[in-house]
Amino acid sequence: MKLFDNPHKRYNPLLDEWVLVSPHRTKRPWQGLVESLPHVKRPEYDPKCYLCPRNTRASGITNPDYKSTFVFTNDFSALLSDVPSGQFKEKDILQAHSETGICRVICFSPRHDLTLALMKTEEIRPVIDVWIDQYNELADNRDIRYVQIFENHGQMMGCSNPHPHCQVWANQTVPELPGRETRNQEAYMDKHGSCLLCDCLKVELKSRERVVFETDEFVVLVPFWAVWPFEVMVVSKKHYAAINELDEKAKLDLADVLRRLGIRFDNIFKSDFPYSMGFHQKPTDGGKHEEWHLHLHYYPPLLRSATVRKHMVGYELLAMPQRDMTAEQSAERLRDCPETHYTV
Ligand code: H2U
Ligand code: ZN
Repeated sequence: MKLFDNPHKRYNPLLDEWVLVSPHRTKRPWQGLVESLPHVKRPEYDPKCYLCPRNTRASGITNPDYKSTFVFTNDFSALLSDVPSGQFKEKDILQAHSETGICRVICFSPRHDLTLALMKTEEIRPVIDVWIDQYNELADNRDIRYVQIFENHGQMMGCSNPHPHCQVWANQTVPELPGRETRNQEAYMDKHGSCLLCDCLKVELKSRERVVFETDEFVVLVPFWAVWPFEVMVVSKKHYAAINELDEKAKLDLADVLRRLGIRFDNIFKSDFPYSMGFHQKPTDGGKHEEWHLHLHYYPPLLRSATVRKHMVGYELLAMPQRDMTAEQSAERLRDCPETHYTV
């Protein structure tokens, strides 16, 4: 379509915002920073790692000799459950509220050298159970209204430790982005009588231009409105509101999807591909939330190579997000990536 060959804007219905797409710029020469690649070969056990089994963490607590997954309360939690409640307001200008919550760390494996892309499906499967257990337990807590599960992967994304792990931050209030997704999915359902992401999947599976791959239970796609070069969404085909609704087949399917997507990502630039990823799902505020449709967002920073990343700067900080390569081009690159991991 001619529109997509020239500068245009695309709408993100989940966040009710627009992204500027400039496909004609993909040919411009690059003379910017070339970052050096971190060493990728790691030992199976690192005596200095805070997350390896039997090691002592920064807090002085010793990890058990765990054999599969391991959950602990973050020793440097950004949210605390015991905070005196307080409010501050000066006109409608200066406002502050106290915020309580719980932060945990989940180790995916005792093996220091693995990543989701290098783990087997049956090794990832117990991680899904831990995510479900965490969601259920925190949902039962009356002081928790949203459970955010996320993984920072790679130094480029600020990950502090290469040991395969993710985090859970659970808040007293629904945070900003899940809050916006709630309102926008609700507004869509009110207007159309159907689910935004169910309808999105119908459109995407018909055109297939942005679909990377699909299984019986999930679709992996580059959203039409993607901001990051290789941004991906994993969307359940069934209208699940949260991870605790997945049946046995869907749990195994999800484990396999995470592995296969991880391999494709690593193969793009033959590197341990950095990203931040996380689930978006039904708030645990007691509401019915029929509008909510479970999905994962992957936000990887890399653009041109294992060392050249996209920065959100200039126009993007001051005006709106922008991308050069189109979502369709990224999806094609990801579709072309093999599902056999390059040799580490
Ligand atoms: P990131 O790699 O995404 O930074 O997550 C690691 C988390 O692990 C981080 O939030 C916590 C950090 O606070 N951590 C501990 O709780 N104990 C430790 O001994 C080291 C790291
Ligand atoms: Zn480790």
